[in-house]
Amino acid sequence: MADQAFVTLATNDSYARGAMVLGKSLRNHNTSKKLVVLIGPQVSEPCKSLLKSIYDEVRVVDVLDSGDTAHLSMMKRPDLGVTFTKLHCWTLTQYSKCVFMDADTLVLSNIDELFDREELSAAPDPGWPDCFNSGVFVFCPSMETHGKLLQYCTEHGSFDGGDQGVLNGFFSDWATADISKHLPFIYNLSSIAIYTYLPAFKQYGGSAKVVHFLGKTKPWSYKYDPKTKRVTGSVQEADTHSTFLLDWWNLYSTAVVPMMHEEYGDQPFHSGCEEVESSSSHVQAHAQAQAQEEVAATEKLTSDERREKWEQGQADYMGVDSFDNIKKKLDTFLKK
Ligand SMILES: *[C@@H]1O[C@H](CO)[C@@H](O)[C@H](O)[C@H]1NC(C)=O
Ligand SMILES: *[C@@H]1O[C@H](CO)[C@@H](O)[C@H](O)[C@H]1NC(C)=O
Ligand SMILES: *[C@@H]1O[C@H](CO)[C@@H](O)[C@H](O)[C@H]1NC(C)=O
Ligand SMILES: [Mn+2]
Repeated sequence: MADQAFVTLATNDSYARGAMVLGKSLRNHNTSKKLVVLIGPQVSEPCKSLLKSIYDEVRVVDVLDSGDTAHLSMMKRPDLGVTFTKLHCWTLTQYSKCVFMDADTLVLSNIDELFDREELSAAPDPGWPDCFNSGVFVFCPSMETHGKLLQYCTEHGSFDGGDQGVLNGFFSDWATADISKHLPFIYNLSSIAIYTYLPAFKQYGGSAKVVHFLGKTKPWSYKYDPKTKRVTGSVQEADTHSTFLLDWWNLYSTAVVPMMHEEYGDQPFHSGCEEVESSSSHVQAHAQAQAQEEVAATEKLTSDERREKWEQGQADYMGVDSFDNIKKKLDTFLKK
């Protein structure tokens, strides 16, 4: 339906990566809804253009620049900057109903049935089940509601310093008024819940529809080795085994990275090689020369052929498609 949309928010390039994966996961599960991403003014042009190829609408939200009530509210509550940006989703009045999803969520199956729910439907927060988790919620855009939310925000602030506090304060009858606004556990699954509520996960995990990567370390903060298909970096033991984290990275490396590659990858990728350490420089220089030969060889492939290989899962990780090479390239675009 043209007047219903999934909406997400990316305030910077890190979260934009999350939004790219989320958008891809919604598309892969054949959503019939529009996809909208709100972005902050910090998001770089290359990221913006990639988001444009995944989302139907990319809208820059600069609350500081808006000169309206949102700006005035924000001057009174500068601590709630990102929250005001998120509340902006209520102004998308060309849509009659929307589902907001945090950029740190991942969709595991088609969830279009969420649009059968009314405002404000959301899943209980794992930490405090009388509150809803504001990572996924159903809402109806309305300038009137937006105005009231801003007013509420300005007068009451947020009990947790973020949007979850504001939204739970404003939609305060959620816990008691209408149980149909409580999304079931399968929309309520967080990566934390897997470990904290293992029995529940064993029972419901198989039907999980959305994963919300709660907590400070986001999927994009980890490192990933596409050869072994493992997530590395400073990970907790439990996280290493998280199949959802792997799902995120598989999607990122197979669906998002190739798009970046398509868009910016026509130049050779070995520009970052001068970082070679002096210690074993001879060996490394040799390896480097070899890598460059391989790069030269694979560069003969047309980008269509390369794309085809990517799609078949036969990415040339050692040569032109080397994940490290690609990552170096990306990092020059994605301001860390
Ligand atoms: C990106 O934005 C999020 C909140 O929207 C914030 O928590 C995070 O620290 C920001 N990251 C960077 C690198 O600025
Ligand atoms: C999405 O649609 C395509 C083409 O109609 C189909 O091949 C694919 O299996 C569908 N994917 C899912 C997850 O339903
Ligand atoms: C949501 O998840 C929490 C734990 O993650 C659980 O305690 C709660 O019962 C779940 N809510 C529903 C409606 O399934
Ligand atoms: Mn989140």
